[in-house]
Amino acid sequence: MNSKILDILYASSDYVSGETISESLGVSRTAVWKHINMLKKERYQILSVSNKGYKLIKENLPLNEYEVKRYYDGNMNLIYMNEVESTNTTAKSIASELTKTTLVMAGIQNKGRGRLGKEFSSDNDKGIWTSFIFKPEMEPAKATIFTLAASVAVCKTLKEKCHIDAKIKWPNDIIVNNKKICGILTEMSSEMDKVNYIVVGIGINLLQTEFESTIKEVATSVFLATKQKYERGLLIGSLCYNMDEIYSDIQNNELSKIIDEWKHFSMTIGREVRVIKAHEEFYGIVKDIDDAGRLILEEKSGKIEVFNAGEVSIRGIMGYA
Ligand code: BTX
Repeated sequence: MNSKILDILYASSDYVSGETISESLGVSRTAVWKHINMLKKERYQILSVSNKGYKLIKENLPLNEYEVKRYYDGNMNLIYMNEVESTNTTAKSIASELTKTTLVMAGIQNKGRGRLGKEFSSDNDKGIWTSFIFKPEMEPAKATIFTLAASVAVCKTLKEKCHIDAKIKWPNDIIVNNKKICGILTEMSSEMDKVNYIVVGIGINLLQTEFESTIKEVATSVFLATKQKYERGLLIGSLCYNMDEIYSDIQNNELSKIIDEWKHFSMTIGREVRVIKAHEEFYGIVKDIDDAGRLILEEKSGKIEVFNAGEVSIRGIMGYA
């Protein structure tokens, strides 16, 4: 019922009377009023004026399944939760029951996680806090492709919907103006030769106007980069399409196509970087990313080092990116 009322309110730029809504849905005006109140509790801004009816304010919209389906009518299963500790943790807890590719999204994420136990700051309702759950038939060793694929999908979404030229900093950061706008955390459950599930967590800073002091120097948001407020539903809808497309490339084993797209968005290849691995540091030029998604570094001595995503962080010689 709520979604049918939203359909009617979205279709009109003006007030719609309670009578019109009740007639078109075949319910009483009191029922309409009750559902309008439910929608207001879900944080829709709906103006109610006697003799005129109801009008939806189509900005600062809440996030829920309906808001994503306005922009995405693919096959993926969508699950919205108001508040979670971490969408990756929720995704992992339900993954074994699922058969279909599923997206878990949240408004509030109060224990967002990065790699190696790091914290990922997730301001309430100001960002896109999501995790995709995939159940591919593939060897666990090939799963790194999911992080690369997700990076490409995020860059495409930021370009298509916000006209932002984002770059990928290997392995899992999306960078705009030399600062991180999005982080990706891929986690897997597997047996020796079989993947049970892969969870790809994507956090995109969207509406933040500032960041806490600990990440101020390294973080940016879509709002800071464009001075525009984009709706979460619009961006998540686009992200779902881009993930569907690249997942079908993975399933068709078109991995080199993904690597080529990844290289197109990469800011890492050809750069002089510092690689941090546990307590060791390596300096050199990034020569390439191989088909397994590993970083190939040429040290000043000419020695080649190969690093797996997950075990290292990299920094530009002059700063974060
Ligand atoms: P990472 O380990 O590569 O980066 C974590 C580092 O990034 C932090 O130590 C901090 O310096 C910086 N940082 C923290 N928060 C932010 C932020 N909001 N914007 C920019 N920089 C930040 C990156 O890990 C992977 C993050 C994935 C986050 C998603 S959100 C949905 C899903 N659920 C979940 O718990 N994690 C993923």
